[in-house]
This record gives sequence, structure tokens and C-alpha cells, in this order.
Amino acid sequence: MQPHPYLDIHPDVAQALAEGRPVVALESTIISHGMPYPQNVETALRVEAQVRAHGAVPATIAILGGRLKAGLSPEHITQLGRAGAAVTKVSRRDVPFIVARGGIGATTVAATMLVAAMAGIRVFATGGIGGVHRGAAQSFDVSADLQELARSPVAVVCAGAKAILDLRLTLEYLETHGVPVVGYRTDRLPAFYTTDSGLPVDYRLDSAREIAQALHAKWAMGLAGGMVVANPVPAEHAMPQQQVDAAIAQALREADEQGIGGKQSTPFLLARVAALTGGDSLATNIALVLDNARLAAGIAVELQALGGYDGGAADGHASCL
Ligand code: PSU
Ligand code: MN
Repeated sequence: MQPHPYLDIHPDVAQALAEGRPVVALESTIISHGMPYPQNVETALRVEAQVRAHGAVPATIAILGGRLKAGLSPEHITQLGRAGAAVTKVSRRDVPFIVARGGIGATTVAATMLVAAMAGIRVFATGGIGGVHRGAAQSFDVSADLQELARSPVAVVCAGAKAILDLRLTLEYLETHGVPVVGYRTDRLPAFYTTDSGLPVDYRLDSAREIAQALHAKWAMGLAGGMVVANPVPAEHAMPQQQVDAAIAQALREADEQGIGGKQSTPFLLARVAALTGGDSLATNIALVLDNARLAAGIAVELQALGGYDGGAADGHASCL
């Protein structure tokens, strides 16, 4: 593949891609904005180890010194984790500005997908995706993650989305934009801290191989965009529904009272829910991210076994970023 002028692919990642070995992308907003220091750094490093233990090479994605990075050193991960919310949260619209000013940015699901697609990485693991916010009929607050899923050819393995969002509208939006939502060993969309939102997924698939087959078929046909692979938090790590509901209700009230909006909304709600549920939610968060990394590695392995993808030449879509 042609190297991209703004992109640095870590040598381990570049070698894996060149040799047709499985690679899993990982986001960095979850490090800077999604968890407190030092658990964020510990978790990011454990997630990388988990990907390796399951046969794939991890590529944590961020912007450093104005360069798009696919694959970070442990030092870079530590730097992002220590800086926390002082690092710019970068979604698709922010990317050119952080690059132009030579800045540092933590990539959301949307921006991570975009960079992964540039690098030729097709599978990505995270915690939860953004979505349609509650009250979106008034606020119009719909995460750019959803449009990115319609656009970039990357499968996102997540534990669904947090119930800070309107999950029913999130599914409707994904349907409209042709983004499939697969339940891994479940018929229902998981809700991040809990295993079941009560809403049905489009397809239930019970193995990494079946998911890889669906991805392969989608991209072989030249269909643009990715896929949501929703993997419920392992039941023993799920939180009590009532505790989650109460914390979310209070966080939403506070956001409303304080007039929080735009890109501050999600980090504010995540931080308030985490604070209101104490250490419980952090433990759940860590457990589900590790499990998603395991599944994503499995899917990446199976996708390579089917011939993989080289980042665009096969279907011409990854070049349409
Ligand atoms: N949901 C989570 N944890 C997260 C995020 C969402 O449970 O860390 C982060 C991800 O980086 C996601 C972003 O892409 O928030 C969505 O932000 P927004 O709603 O502003 O698009
Ligand atoms: Mn938003």
C-alpha cells in the first residue's frame, strides 16, 4: 500500500499489514477522556497485550505532533493518559486542524475509524460508541461516530452504547445509513454497563468466523462503511440496572442544569456516571474493553484467514475517506 503523507504506521503494525497478519485498531479518547489516570494507561496497555495474546497486532491510534499515528509506544500511551482531558478530543471534523497546528489529539471512534481505514486496518475494539443523544429532536446531538460507521470500512467491536444515549434512535439512525448491528451471542443490543437494552439487534452471530464472513462479503461487494459488533459485558462484570439508571438520570439532569452541549456532552456524562457509581463502573468498563479486544482479535484473525483486505485496493472504498 502507498504510505500516506500524514500517517505514521508503527513498524510492528506496518510489518503485520505487509505480511497479511491480523491487526486491531484501538482508540485513544477512551484513554484521555474515558477513564481516570492511572487506570487509563494500565488498561490501554492491558488491552494491547490482550490483542497480542489472541493472535493480532494492536494499533492504538492518536495524533501526536500533528502526525496521524497507527500504533503507539507505551511512552506515548502514558503521555496521553497523564494529560487526560487536557488533550484535544478529536472527531472527524477536528482532524485537519490538529494536524495543521502540529498538535496532539485523542481520537474518538469516528476519527480512529478514519485513520484505521487510511492505514488499512479493518477491525477496531473499544468500549462504547457514540450515538443519538436523548433529546436529540431538540438538540440535534448525534455523534459523528454513526456517520463514520456508514462511511469507513471498519468493524467496531463494542459493548453497545451507554444508556446516556437514546439507544432506540441510535439503532434507527444506523438502519437509515445502512450500518448493520450484530449481536455477538445475543439477540439484544447490550447497553455497555448492562448486557441487555431490551432492543433487538439486526443479526445475531455466535462466532468470530461468522462475523468475519459477513464483513468479507460486505466489502467484497464494494459496500461502503463498517459494522457494529455488539459484545455484551461478561455477565459477572455487569452492573445492577437500577444503579446505572439512577446515575444516568442524575448525570443527564446535571448536564441540562449546567447547559453542557456539543463535544463536552459525552465526556461530561461519562465522568458524572463514573463518579456517581464509584469504582464499580470503572471495573465494569475495564472488563468489557478487555473482552472486546479479545473478540476483535478473533475477528481480525478470521478475516485474514478469508484473505483479508489491504486497505482499499480490493474494493476501492477505503480510498474514499
Ligand atoms: N462512550 C463511552 N466511552 C467513551 C466514548 C463514548 O462509553 O470513551 C467516547 C468515544 O471516543 C466516542 C466518543 O467515539 O466518546 C463520542 O463522543 P461524541 O458523542 O461527542 O461524538
Ligand atoms: Mn455530540
